[in-house]
Amino acid sequence: MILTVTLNAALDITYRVPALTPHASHRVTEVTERPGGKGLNVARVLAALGHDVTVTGFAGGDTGRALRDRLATEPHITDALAPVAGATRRTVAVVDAATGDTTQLNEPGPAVAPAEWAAFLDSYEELVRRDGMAAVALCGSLPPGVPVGAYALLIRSARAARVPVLLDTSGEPLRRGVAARPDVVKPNADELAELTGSHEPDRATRDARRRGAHAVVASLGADGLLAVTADGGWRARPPKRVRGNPTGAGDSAVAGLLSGLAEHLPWPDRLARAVALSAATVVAPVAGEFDAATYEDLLPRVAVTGQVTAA
Ligand code: TA6
Repeated sequence: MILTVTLNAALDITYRVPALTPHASHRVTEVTERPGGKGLNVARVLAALGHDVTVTGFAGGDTGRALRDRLATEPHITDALAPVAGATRRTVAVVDAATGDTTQLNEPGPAVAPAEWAAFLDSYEELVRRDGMAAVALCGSLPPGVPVGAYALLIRSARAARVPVLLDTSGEPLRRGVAARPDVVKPNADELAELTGSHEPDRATRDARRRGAHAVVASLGADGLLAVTADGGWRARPPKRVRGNPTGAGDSAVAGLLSGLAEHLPWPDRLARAVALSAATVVAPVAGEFDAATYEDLLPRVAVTGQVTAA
């Protein structure tokens, strides 16, 4: 069993338009709507890889109800979302069909009251201590009202329960979370630069690890992943550049890392899986889903190289 936490869950809406032009009105040719927010995307990919996943975080209002109704139809995913009085946010991805470029609009999310946060913490404590809990992923932005040190708190609880924990967030929640010593942190290049002040990925990844994370896996877009761990350092690169919608590609990378962790795979295999899933998500027509045939094709061809100076 793997637990994913999405404190700021979302109903993800994807609009496809023939070509996106500023200041113009557009005819939408295709609309898809599905449960989103980073931890829910991670859960969907984990479930497709054959893992049982429990999802928690907050859901509320009509959008929260719609999200939960859809989630109930997804196999291998157990809904443990906590209630919030405000409405779950929507996010909108507008995909330009001509170029594949995507414009993403994310609402801030519902305000979480102190009593709602306290009730969530109680249920999280119970979830991480369940028998067979193999790993926890803490993903995405914080909704208003949730303390900025929330992830640090959740990391400390998971570590006290001896459950490996992965963090994927940005800004101050990332900074505080890293200091709470998560097992893995997965920033993208911008998040890493904001955390460390360095735009040089090699240096920034090592710096992020010195700040407390046991392993840092930086996602570098089309250039793949850069990992610095206690067991060594690696670069993992996709065999070819893929074009498409990158929304959710980072979430699929997290699912690859987490499934590999839960299955006790060595780091190079985890990284290869993460890179192949990420690229297979870019080519999938719906944001946040991956193309299974592309994944199978890319997986054996991901180049993972060790680095001379490891951790
Ligand atoms: O990574 C894609 C995605 O998970 C979308 O599904 C969307 O819901 C968004 O990110 C949420 O990100 P945020 O950082 O606002 O929590």
